[in-house]
Amino acid sequence: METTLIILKPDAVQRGLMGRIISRFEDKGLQIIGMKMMRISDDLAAEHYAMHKDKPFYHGLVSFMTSSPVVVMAVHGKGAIAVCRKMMGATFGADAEPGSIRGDFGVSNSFNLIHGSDSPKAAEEELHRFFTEDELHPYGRAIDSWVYDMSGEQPE
Ligand code: IDP
Ligand code: MG
Repeated sequence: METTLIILKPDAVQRGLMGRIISRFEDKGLQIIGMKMMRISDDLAAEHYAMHKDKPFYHGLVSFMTSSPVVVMAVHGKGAIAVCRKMMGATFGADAEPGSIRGDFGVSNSFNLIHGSDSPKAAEEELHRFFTEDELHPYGRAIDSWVYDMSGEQPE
């Protein structure tokens, strides 16, 4: 089981798409164990996108991410990191597959609605970047025995 960091970017909040995007994760059977609205500071955006600091789109990206509130979520489930990346779709809205979040809701390269951690290492770092331990709420769900086959040692 994994937990990944998802950010509903400023365009998702401004366009009133929060509920529909959150519902997709719930519908999939993933569990939200942390969620808050926040305004990302310049420093936090710089830390989060440090790997892109030499890219031509970096300054635009930081200014976009700090321009308006976001919603950050800790999303938990089997293979959650890869599952969420697949649900998000390709980076550019115009390339993203229909059925994916970016594919269904946007066409922009930069205003692409959502961020998701891309590896277990990134998920670990990013969850700590955006959540304190007491903002995460792992809780048992009765429905898990129907979301997963629990007859073996591990959820399947
Ligand atoms: P990802 O969000 O799919 O992991 P990354 O390559 O890590 O994509 O890029 C981070 C973010 O930077 C993207 O989600 C998008 O908002 C923005 N971005 C990436 N490439 C471009 C570009 O070529 N032009 C404008 N914005 C870009
Ligand atoms: Mg990325």
